[in-house]
Amino acid sequence: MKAIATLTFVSLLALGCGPAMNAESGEDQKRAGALSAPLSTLHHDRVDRSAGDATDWKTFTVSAEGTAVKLAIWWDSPEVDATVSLVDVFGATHHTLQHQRGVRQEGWAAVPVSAGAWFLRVEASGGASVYTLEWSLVSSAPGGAPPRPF
Ligand SMILES: [Ca+2]
Repeated sequence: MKAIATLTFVSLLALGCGPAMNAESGEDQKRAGALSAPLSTLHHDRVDRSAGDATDWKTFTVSAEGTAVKLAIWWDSPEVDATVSLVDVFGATHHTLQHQRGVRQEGWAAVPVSAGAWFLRVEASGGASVYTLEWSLVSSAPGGAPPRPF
């Protein structure tokens, strides 16, 4: 009962803040609706929390073992509050980039990935920004080096 009351309260809070978080997000608000975003190509998109488009999911396929993914992302409005997460086919998060306000270019150098489908979730918790991202494969160091900052 307490859980239901809490849930109702949280729902009312969300309603009080304009459109629901992903009311206008489109299919890519969920992993199952992730847009194909091929490697080594620039992809442009936009997140806008107050307009109800807080989440974008993108997907790419890794065809070989022994690789790692590198990510570069550029924010047009670096004051946005956002996180970027690398997620596997089972929904487990392998790496998270917490956007630092005021920083236009961020990323990570190498996060090891196995062959198969991978996903990137870009989510704004406040504000809005157009962004451009590019991911590419690099060889992962033997022994699995820990993720390094960009
Ligand atoms: Ca979206």
